[in-house]
Amino acid sequence: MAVVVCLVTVFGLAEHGAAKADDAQSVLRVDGNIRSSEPLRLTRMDLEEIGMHDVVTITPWNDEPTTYTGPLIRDVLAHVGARGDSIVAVALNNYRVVFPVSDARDYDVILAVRMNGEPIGVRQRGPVRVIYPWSEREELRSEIYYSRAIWQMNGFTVVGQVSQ
Ligand SMILES: Nc1nc2c(c(=O)[nH]1)N[C@H]1C(S)=C(S)[C@@H](COP(=O)(O)O)O[C@H]1N2
Ligand SMILES: [Mo]
Repeated sequence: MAVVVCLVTVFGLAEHGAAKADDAQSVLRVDGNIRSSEPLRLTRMDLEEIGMHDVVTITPWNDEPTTYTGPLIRDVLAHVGARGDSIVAVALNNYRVVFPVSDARDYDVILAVRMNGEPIGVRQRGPVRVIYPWSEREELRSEIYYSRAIWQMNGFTVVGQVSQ
């Protein structure tokens, strides 16, 4: 019993500490073809300040509509001065996926930092995850776009031809 109480306390503190640290700690590294010659390190607050957008959607992993909130990827790209045609996104587990910048122009794809209003913990596949508006757009409900929905995302590189 004492062990159980102790573990609950330890995990409770760890979770609390992580949530607080998120405000000041970088959650996303951005490099490649951007305005800055040094990699940018954005905190969750930096991402929230870019402007929050809700995507309410059913996903393959949850058949209840879920509200994901975060900046539109096109706004994040503008914020960092991205000039390229592709995004190479990487996750904590080294999963890596490339998606075209055109996805961010054509669809309201977000870098979700909240799920149903709450910051997304690493155990819930946060703190940052790419969410497409699947419920809104039938053509997005395919393996291509599901595979681009990287979770536990911790960085991206802007590559390719200068666009616009
Ligand atoms: N970090 C990370 N994100 C990822 C993946 C992964 O392995 N690691 N798999 C991708 C794939 S192929 C799909 S279909 C969706 C859903 O993955 P899941 O079935 O593991 O939930 O997440 C995508 N995002
Ligand atoms: Mo997949």
